[in-house]
Amino acid sequence: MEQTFLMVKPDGIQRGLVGEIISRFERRGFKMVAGKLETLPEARVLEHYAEHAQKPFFPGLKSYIMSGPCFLMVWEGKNVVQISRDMIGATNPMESAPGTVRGDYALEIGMNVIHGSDSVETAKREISIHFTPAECSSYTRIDEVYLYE
Ligand code: D4T
Repeated sequence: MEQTFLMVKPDGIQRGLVGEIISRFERRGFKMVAGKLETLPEARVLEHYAEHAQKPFFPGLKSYIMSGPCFLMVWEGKNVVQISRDMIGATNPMESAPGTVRGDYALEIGMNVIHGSDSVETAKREISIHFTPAECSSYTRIDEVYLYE
């Protein structure tokens, strides 16, 4: 089954949004298979955001991401990568539709509450940066018989 990497960023932790965000993904039918609260070390921030390392916004992005703990998760389910991106909303909250996480809870691109992998390949890379296989559980949700036909 497809997996994605989701991370509530430090603004989401400080604003008490972790439970609300987890609820949205749980209710949609997705299954959390790993989760941890952690202040990211610099090496993992550099690896995670390698494609942005030379961008002008990177120093601000790095200090924001390392400013406090994040809540890191692996979620599993049918088409979870794309559906999660849709549930999260556009990168710039000014363009995020109401009903999305960013469209409901964020105003600025530099404080956009949550990260979600943008492709299946990226998800595999990001999961391997932040989690060991032993940290990921394999189990069946009891409601799966009413989620999948
Ligand atoms: P993340 O990776 O945080 O889920 O965001 P997106 O996948 O939606 O967007 P992204 O990779 O293009 O940007 C990564 C991260 O950098 C911040 N950012 C981005 C910023 O502060 N200023 C900018 O101009 C851009 C493009 C926001 C998300």
